[in-house]
Amino acid sequence: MGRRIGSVRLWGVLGLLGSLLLAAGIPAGAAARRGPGGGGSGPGVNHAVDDPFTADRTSWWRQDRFGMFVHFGAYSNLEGEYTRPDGTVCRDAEWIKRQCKIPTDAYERQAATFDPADFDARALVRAAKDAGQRYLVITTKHHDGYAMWPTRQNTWNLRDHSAFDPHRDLLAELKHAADAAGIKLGFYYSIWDWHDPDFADPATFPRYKKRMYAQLKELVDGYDPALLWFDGDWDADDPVNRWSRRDGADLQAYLHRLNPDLIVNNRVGKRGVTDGDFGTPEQKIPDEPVAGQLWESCMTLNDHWGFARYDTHWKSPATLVTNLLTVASRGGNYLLNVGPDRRGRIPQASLDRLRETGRWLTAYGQGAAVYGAGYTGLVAEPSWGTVSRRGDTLHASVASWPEPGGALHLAARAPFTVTGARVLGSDRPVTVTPRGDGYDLTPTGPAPGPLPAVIRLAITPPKAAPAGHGTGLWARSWDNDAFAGAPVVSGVDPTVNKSYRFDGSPDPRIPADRFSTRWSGRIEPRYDETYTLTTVSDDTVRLWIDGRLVIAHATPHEVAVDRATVRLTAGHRHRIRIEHTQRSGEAHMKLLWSSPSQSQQIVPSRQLYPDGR
Ligand code: FHN
Repeated sequence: MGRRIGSVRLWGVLGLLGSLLLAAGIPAGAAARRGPGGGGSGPGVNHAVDDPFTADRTSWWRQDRFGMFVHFGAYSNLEGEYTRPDGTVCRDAEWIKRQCKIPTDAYERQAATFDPADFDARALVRAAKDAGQRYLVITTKHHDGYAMWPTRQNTWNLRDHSAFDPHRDLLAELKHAADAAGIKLGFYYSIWDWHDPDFADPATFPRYKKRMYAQLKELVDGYDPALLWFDGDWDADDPVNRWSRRDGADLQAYLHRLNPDLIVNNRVGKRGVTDGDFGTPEQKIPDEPVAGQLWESCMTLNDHWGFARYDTHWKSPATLVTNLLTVASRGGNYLLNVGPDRRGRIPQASLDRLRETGRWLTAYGQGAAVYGAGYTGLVAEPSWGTVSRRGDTLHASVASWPEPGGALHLAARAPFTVTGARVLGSDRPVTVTPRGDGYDLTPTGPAPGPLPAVIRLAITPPKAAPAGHGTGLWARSWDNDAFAGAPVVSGVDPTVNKSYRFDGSPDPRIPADRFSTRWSGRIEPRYDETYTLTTVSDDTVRLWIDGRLVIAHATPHEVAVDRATVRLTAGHRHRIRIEHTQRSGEAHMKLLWSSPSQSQQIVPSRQLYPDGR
């Protein structure tokens, strides 16, 4: 909330200023807070202000791993069923207006009866905590355009168009409860809007965008969410969705100016690897860590996001725990959904399964396999379960317990030693035997229970060379895309982490199109391992290591991820050279690395040394 000055809340004044600026077509946030890196736009601006894989800004999200998704809106009032005038019943959930072809006036009439009087923010937050969910994302506006807060941008909202108590503010109640419980709060916001008359017409779409910016400013300034979860980004009809990659780039810059600590998902743009801070696979789990971007898998508990009274196809606690462990072991987050009913109550079947999940996480410290844990390249993912790493501990979660005396094989991808092993919640010994390419783990006794069991392995990891003391690479940039003539700018660049998007460039003297950059120097790994070097580039990239061309994606392309595996020597300063060219449109250039011992990150400056040429 804004700070009080006299009898006027500061943000009320800024809000007035913002409204005036907005009327002029300038997003109000432009006049508000500016984040690190200036947060501006235009030549000389790089919008990549940090590395989401390591930034303090994203630390809580990367540690918490497990969140609650809440789909709640005017559609909930129908509870998944709509009886047509001819008496036939049509079923869906949050898409019910569209799928059941409900006329807008009929949908508005039903929304006017929406009264979630039993919505209990503290109960919802408590359900999340009991489940072990450490952040919560609630729909503030779904595709039907209905706002769940008292927006000043229209009257299609819970305050002005419902039977709900007009003195209540559901999001404010949730913000208070989440803060009190130490749960981070995120807001879902659909770009695609079936209700706003300005959305459908290209001539008025800019007016819709201004209203959308104003609503997002209300949400950010009014409730201080930690995260914005955009949706409805895809190309669609009825209404045609004109949201573009450039719109996404502009919105990200605007939100960064509103609050530089905000975490934003990749649906702010067009779900690209350079859009927002994390990818959003839905109802599925990637087979391995996503190259170039953090990620979060979102899933329903049954088959619907919004409440559907007839949907009893609930996932079992075993499925939920196994999904959570799999996601964490591959370095992702798990966002698991509840759909409150028309009164705002969480279905008991949801609560039961969430509680079982929470019980598993708290039992015997099993949550250590999830919270603050993540992908390890030290071992190959086994057939019998998953393995996550947290410091010098591996947690092997066993979904398929071996027959008595049977062994669980763990294939090592780099040499490490196991100094201890025990099943959490059991005092029975686990025998660890070096075998072939790794270890055999032989537990004793039967599986501790129907849900996955966790074997905690204390390890001595591969030896790391001391951290480097580099400063970055020597970077030269030209105002042409052929490295021709004298560079416009030269100097030490701490990292290769550039999202110029549509308007940025390496220097104010270099236009947003037709430029090139060469980085050169040394790269110093800390492990004797095979590294994966990942580039994220637009328009072209070439990468040399020790004079060998290992990535050559030299035909102009849209944002692309390229990878090369290179054997590197710990503490040795390998020669590196990168060439990036930008023709037109978007521009991006990032260099990341990973290895069995090194988790994925933008190559840090302390491991890079300029050659000054
Ligand atoms: O269309 C929406 C759907 O209703 C739901 O909100 C999911 C949740 O991520 N997102 C869209 C489908 O991808």
